[in-house]
Amino acid sequence: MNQNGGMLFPKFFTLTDEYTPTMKLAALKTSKHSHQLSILEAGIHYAIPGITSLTDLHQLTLVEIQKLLKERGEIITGMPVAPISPEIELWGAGVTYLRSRDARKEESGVPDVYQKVYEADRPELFYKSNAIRTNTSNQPIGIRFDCPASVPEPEVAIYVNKYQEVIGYSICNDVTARTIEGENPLYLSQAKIYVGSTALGPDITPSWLVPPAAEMKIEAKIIRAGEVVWQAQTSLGALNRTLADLVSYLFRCQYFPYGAILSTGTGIVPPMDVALQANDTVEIVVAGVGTLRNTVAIIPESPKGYLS
Ligand code: DO4
Ligand code: MG
Repeated sequence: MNQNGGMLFPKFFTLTDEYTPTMKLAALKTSKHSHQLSILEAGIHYAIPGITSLTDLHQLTLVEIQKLLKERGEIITGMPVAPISPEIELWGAGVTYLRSRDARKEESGVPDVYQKVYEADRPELFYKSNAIRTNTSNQPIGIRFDCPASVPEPEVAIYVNKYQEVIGYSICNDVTARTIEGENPLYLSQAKIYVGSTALGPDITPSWLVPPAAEMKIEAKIIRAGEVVWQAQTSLGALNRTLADLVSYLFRCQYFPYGAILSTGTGIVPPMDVALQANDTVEIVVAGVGTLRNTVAIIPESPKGYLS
């Protein structure tokens, strides 16, 4: 069986995370802030001296951040939210893995554009989400009511400070309305940006604590009524571009005063006969970074109440 094959797995298969960094950064909704950034250690959240949110952290250089994160402020409590902040944009990179190129060519009426962008110097980069549109682990992801087939896109997200340094890693599910994108590449924004189309988290692993790219295994599965209906894996080492190259294009002729989050593209795509259904759970494990788990909801035409 191909690693991306659509075979039905008879029983629950546990994905493993061999690397467990002891310190993470997590965002909490507290009584004072919508996305307060904290140091998460042994299940306890500590305030970061002088820092309220990721927006503040992205003003510092990597060296300054490494020094600052040795300190601990007071213990804080709150509700876990996606590790982003209101000023920060989440962008996506596309067709950055061979598997993604092949899948787009298969699903699209215009396969040539994907082949060309895979080979070109300039990557595909698109705006994906912001804080109000981003859910985190254990919150829903959405599939559009008007799209017959939608798929998860399990991706490594990188946190880039305003100096273009990669300061952290997380997991992004770039949920995509596959039929809409396949119909016409110009529908990309409608396929990528709608309520519930982005899950990010559960937290941020500092860049100096993650394993090397080749060992950063990315595993994903779809679970339906307790059965694994699709499962696949790759690693960040299979990315066809360097992170530095993606970041440099992202910042080209562009202004990110608060830094940015870039989801680096998917290397695992379900085959054409697999599509998300309501109540499916999608689990993504990235070695050394964590586990992002979300359950699927159908997004109706007027999704009132779907954004908190
Ligand atoms: O070209 C469409 C988007 C591709 C994408 O999101 C990916 O490769 O991850
Ligand atoms: Mg993607």
